Amino acid sequence: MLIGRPADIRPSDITPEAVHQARRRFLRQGAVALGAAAAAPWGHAETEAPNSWEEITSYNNFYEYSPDKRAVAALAQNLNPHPWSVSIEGEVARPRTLDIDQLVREFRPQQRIYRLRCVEGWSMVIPWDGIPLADLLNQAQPTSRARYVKFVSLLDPARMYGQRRPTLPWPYTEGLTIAEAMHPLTLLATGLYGKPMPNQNGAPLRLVVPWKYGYKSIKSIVAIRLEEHLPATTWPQVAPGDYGFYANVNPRVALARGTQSRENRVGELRKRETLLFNGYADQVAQLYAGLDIDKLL
Ligand SMILES: Nc1nc2c(c(=O)[nH]1)N[C@H]1C(S)=C(S)[C@@H](COP(=O)(O)O)O[C@H]1N2
Ligand SMILES: [Mo]
Repeated sequence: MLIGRPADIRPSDITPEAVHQARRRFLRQGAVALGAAAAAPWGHAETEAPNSWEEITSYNNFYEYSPDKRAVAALAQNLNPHPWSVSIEGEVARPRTLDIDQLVREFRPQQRIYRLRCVEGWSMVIPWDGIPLADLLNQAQPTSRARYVKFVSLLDPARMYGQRRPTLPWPYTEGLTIAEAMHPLTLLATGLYGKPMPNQNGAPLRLVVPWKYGYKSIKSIVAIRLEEHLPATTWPQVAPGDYGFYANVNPRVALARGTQSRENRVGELRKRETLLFNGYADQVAQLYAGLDIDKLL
């Protein structure tokens, strides 16, 4: 099982969680006992078993609820993501508003196992279920003026306690170039481990862009808007030294907060080397051909 090659990951590659857990314990012990190399060549399952359900759902960044990663899961239990609709709007020939259940019925979610790397220096491997964003965009038919895609999270301070404080400019927004949005790795995730998306992970629908820092993977999306100009998004407005629009994982470029050369895979003792484009360089480097990726922040 390779991580991140959609064509190579079949549902049968996903073992039941209990087996993952047993294998993970074994691998963890083995890694400690044998001093196994921390840096894995890109993405083989023997060294990169998915994180457990427990790990993925109890350590979350979701500022709409709290900046405390351990507090998010309990606070987000009130999200109630049904009914939920998401609109595809802006520079498209066929704008539409979709109900989440309709979206899942219409575009059958696929399983994808991706690494997630946060600028805070931690990472996980997560078995998502989701829809290639390209499928949705192709149906909406972007116009020739559509060069960027902007994503908007839910704004609802009644439900989302964290929005009652100006921690961030609400609602949380993100963006991609149209080429990035159309890339086959770019996923609109509807669940993980074969279950509907847990509230704390961004129910009912969140973006997953595995070669970019985690903050690009915006949660609880209500609008996807095709635009002509590069959209102003949340984090670059708050801390431009740490957060850029592109935010490709790059171990060679330190951010204001510090080096990004290594990472702490949740559940492991030894640090890993961070991989260029989070290990997806062979699939995404061509998106940035001719650009100096060390300058593209
Ligand atoms: N709406 C919204 N989306 C968000 C965030 C957030 O605070 N609000 N945090 C981001 C960050 S910094 C990371 S690392 C990932 C974490 O996703 P996870 O909790 O599912 O691991 O979500 C991203 N998406
Ligand atoms: Mo993050």
